[in-house]
Amino acid sequence: LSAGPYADPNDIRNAFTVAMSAMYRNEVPLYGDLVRIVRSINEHVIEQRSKSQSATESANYAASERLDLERHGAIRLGTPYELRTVRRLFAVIGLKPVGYYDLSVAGLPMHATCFRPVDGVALAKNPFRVFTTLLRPELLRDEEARNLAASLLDRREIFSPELLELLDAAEQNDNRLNPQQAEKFVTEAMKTFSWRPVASASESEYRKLVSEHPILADIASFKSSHINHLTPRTLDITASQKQMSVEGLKVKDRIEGPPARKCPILLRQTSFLALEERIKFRNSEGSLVEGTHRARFGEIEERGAAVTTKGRKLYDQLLVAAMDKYRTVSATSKATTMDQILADVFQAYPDDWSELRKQDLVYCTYHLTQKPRPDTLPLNASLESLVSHGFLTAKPITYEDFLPFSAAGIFQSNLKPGSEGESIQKQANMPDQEGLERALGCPLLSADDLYLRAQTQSIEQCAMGSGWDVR
Ligand code: OOG
Ligand code: NI
Repeated sequence: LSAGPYADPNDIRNAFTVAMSAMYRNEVPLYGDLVRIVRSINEHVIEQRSKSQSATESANYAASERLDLERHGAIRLGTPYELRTVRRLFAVIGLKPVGYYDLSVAGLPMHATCFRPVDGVALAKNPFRVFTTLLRPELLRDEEARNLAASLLDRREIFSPELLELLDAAEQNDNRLNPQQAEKFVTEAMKTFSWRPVASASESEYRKLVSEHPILADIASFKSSHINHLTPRTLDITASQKQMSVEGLKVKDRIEGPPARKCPILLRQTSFLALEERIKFRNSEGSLVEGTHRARFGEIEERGAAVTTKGRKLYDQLLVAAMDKYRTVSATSKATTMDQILADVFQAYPDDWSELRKQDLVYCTYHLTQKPRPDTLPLNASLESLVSHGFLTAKPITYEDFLPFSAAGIFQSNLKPGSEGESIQKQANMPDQEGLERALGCPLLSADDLYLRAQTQSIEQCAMGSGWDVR
């Protein structure tokens, strides 16, 4: 294999996401509808925002160039080997594992991380992220099902020999590939994530896995680690959700995450219910028999500002308070009630950018304006007063990660249509971050550290550019 000049990992990531999007659109045509709906809503929102003068602050952080490319995917892996290899694969396109998500809280025998770019330049170009779960066999109750899953997973190889060779080559060059290798890499990597409708499990094995947990059958019955969904980012999830219904998509009845706000924070998500897809089993005589499988779905998301640890604590507290309240009311229209309660309880979360910054609830990057500055810093000037005097602007940092409770809600509603309420019943709570890191072969990065670093660096740059000791 030849050496450099090397392809830019950002370019390989772009090629990778475009290929994945095309593949998934072929596999799940409804995804194409979703992308079309989101794009037209986004165009409308951007047009409206450019007309309104008041919304400058929130508009400029949401409507960035990356929007059209922006997607997150989800995959479900079966073994430490698969996770480690996926880590090597994603390293080539500049994705690193960030954060730990315990899904046992949703009664799921798995935990997860998010593979995503971590530096500002890469994020601005294309923030492609993949919510990646790993099976935790130790959480399966039934020994027979556990052994069956293990033997099916042991037998399969979801990476082509060509791909594995390219990963070795990349690792000898600091995870870089030349353009020819990169092209081959994208083609080979798509095989790992493509839909292979002929199950590796027999029909009775499949049933056995389903009876232990439907998600187990999805993880262990197939020859690839098919992409489960690919999610475009909308600038108005309420409007997008409405349009999905209008077009007859079986959309989930409530939006996960914080309620609608003037100043969006974190992440709001909704999905259409999992499709019933035709699959084939090989029977003992070697011929193929028809079956169906329900796992893949469509999802959209609206992203807001990243919150600080203090902001996250407040979010979690209010969410728990809202759930507790919800449990005590027995309503006929559960979906509406939960939304009303959420809106009510979240009155306690400031909804004004300046207030959010003053109370240290959101992360921002700060930037010097053109306004002429005195040579020395005004006495007692805080960051916030420099913003209010127009010397600095503050740009909320986009939340690039996921929310475990929302993920649980998305999982649950797609396992059993109509089981919306269940996602908010707390079940086991058995995190094992060390276990995930061992499987991964490296430590997880902390999302908080990344946001804080971006904020601190921007403040340092303001200090350098102005000669002021801003902090
Ligand atoms: C992942 C579900 C979680 C999200 O956006 O929170 C998720 C899965 O279904 O595998 O994708
Ligand atoms: Ni998702």
